[in-house]
Amino acid sequence: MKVALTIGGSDPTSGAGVQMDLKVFHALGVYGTSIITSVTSQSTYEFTSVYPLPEKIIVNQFETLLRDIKPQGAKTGMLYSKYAAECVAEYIKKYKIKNLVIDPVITSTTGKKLLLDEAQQILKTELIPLSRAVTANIPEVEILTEVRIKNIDDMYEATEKLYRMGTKLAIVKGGHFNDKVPDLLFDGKEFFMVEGEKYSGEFHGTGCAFSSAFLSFLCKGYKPYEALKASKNFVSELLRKALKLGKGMKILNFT
Ligand code: PXL
Repeated sequence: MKVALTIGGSDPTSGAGVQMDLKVFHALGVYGTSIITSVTSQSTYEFTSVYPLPEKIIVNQFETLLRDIKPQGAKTGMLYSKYAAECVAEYIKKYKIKNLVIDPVITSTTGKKLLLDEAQQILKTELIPLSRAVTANIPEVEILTEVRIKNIDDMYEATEKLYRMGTKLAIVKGGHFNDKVPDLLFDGKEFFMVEGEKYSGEFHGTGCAFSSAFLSFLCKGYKPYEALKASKNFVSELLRKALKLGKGMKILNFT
């Protein structure tokens, strides 16, 4: 069985973060392992705290897990601290993990900071160059590339600029862009665009679900464009069935 590793934060709603990633791996037939960088306290309508785990506990999780189970691929979500980001770089290199998918989680849907500035620097200079893919939404790619996206040409420019930061597959998700929610992939040679259906309402964890699905399909041997289409379809289905469990955002639903 293929094994995928998620490295990120805990979300008590299980609608995002490591809990969501594990649900996606399971639904797609990939065995999921997980390393927690931080514990958040949040619900569907409020985000009350972030507790970054101490460096030695993060290191200990990597050491202990990876000397036993080596994954075919890994993804990062919420890293928060500089040392968590540095740790990812160290262990991806040490264990030569080829399929690293970076979901550049910078702020929560509710506006809370999920990546410190000094960690963002490590993400840009060390993690992106080690990655197979970066899956950014529009606000994230604007921060990373400093391209303001006002029209579709800007989206192409930002995607290419993201690729030039050192990843092999730059993906920009257009969920925040227009009604056709275009996702754009650049592999250094060609652009591929996949359009979908826009669902109304506010959703929690869409980025986590998309990046975990993309990693799962890469682990299963899909070509990048096929993995993009399959991930978009998979997340669409979860959005279509989303549930309002709490007072705030809807949660993606697998059943
Ligand atoms: O969706 C980004 C994200 C990732 N990881 C954790 C989160 C969130 C958003 O709230 O809480 C732990």
